[in-house]
Amino acid sequence: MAITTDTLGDIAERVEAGERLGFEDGVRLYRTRDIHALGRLADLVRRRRHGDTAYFNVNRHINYTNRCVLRCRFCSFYRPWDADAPDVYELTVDEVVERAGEAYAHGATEVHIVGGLHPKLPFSYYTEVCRRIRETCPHLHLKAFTAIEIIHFARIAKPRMAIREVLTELREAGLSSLPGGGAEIFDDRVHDEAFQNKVGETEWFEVHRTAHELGLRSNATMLYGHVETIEERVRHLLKLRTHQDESRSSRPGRFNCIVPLPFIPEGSALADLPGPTGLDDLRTLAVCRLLLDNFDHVKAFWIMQSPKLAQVSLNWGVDDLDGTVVYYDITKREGQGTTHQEMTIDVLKRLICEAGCVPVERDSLYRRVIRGEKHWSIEGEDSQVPSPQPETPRERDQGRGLAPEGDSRQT
Ligand code: V47
Repeated sequence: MAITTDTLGDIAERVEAGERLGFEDGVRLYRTRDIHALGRLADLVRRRRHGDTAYFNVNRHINYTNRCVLRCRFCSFYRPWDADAPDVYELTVDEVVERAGEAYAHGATEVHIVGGLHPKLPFSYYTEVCRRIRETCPHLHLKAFTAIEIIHFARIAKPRMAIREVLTELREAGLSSLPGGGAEIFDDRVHDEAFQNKVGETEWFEVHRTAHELGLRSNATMLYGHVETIEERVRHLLKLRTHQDESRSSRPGRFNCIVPLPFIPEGSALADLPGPTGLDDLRTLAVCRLLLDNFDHVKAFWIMQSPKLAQVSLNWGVDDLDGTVVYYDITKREGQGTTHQEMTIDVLKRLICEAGCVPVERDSLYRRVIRGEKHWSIEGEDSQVPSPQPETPRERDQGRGLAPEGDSRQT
């Protein structure tokens, strides 16, 4: 990345005055050598919105299959749909529901369910997953299926369905919101080079527009640090901003947050690329905070940014950490090659406190979660959900991964 001696003086004045920044500003922010000015400006905007508060959530990610009809070059998760490799898997509806139930019993407020584009699973598999989770875990927020999966469902449904019909059926079955995955970089050149067979930005936006029209919330992502340029990143963010302007002014739903995803090369067809550096991660998170003035939240996903960098980013524009996670299959760096990648509540709180912020547990719609000994509830809501019971000595002895001894394991 070409770095300039730009000291950002005029941009700082406009940020301090609360003015909206443009394309050239975004590129200058990315390229400045004055990283302290960049961090300070992003922190200013973050503190204006959220004060000292930094959010985290208690969730679990469930990846139901790694079979995929696509072959995206940045992806190390997928296995060709017809492959017979030992690590190919697809979970049954019962297995997905069991994992969600386990998470709920351990205090999770959200499950995040996504997978590859499976050629054979019928649309009823996905509605059944939602319906059964809704029945067994009534207060669990079900954030599931990227825009790319939604389009896949519309195509495989018999007879074919419209995107609106797919979303409506899933919502009736229990779906609560959409995650932001699959956006990558909205640019034809990058699309052709890194994820040629995937549907493009028109379809990604169509799904999120329809979701917002139906009153569903969703998230947005940007996968950066592979074959794209700084200019392409900035354009991607501005497209998200335009969409959010439209949703905020004319639709009942909108994006909750932006989740910038640093490319992790290991195991992918682009493994010869180095991936973004820590400073690039910080710059990107800060630029997101400064350009996306109509997004309430900038989220760091510690699974990809690493816990250490996610912590530092709390002073660089980020106000939210996802989450306890527990198992994650799409990238495996934090699990040293295994899918078990878990952060305890105690560790999340410690990361946030040490960054000088006040940790607040949120639900998927950024409402405060109130935890009591017997129940947890959402601020302003009547319903109470039983709190997780203390672990038996046997469960404690079986201890899970990243949690230091003595930490409460609540997911
Ligand atoms: O869609 C795939 C990306 C996404 C790699 O909405 C990769 O709250 C880095 O979207 N290196 C899935 N990234 C993750 C995602 C997400 C994560 C956390 C929270 C939310 C949210 C969304 O991960 C995929 C793709 O864009 N991805 N391969 C890789 N090698």
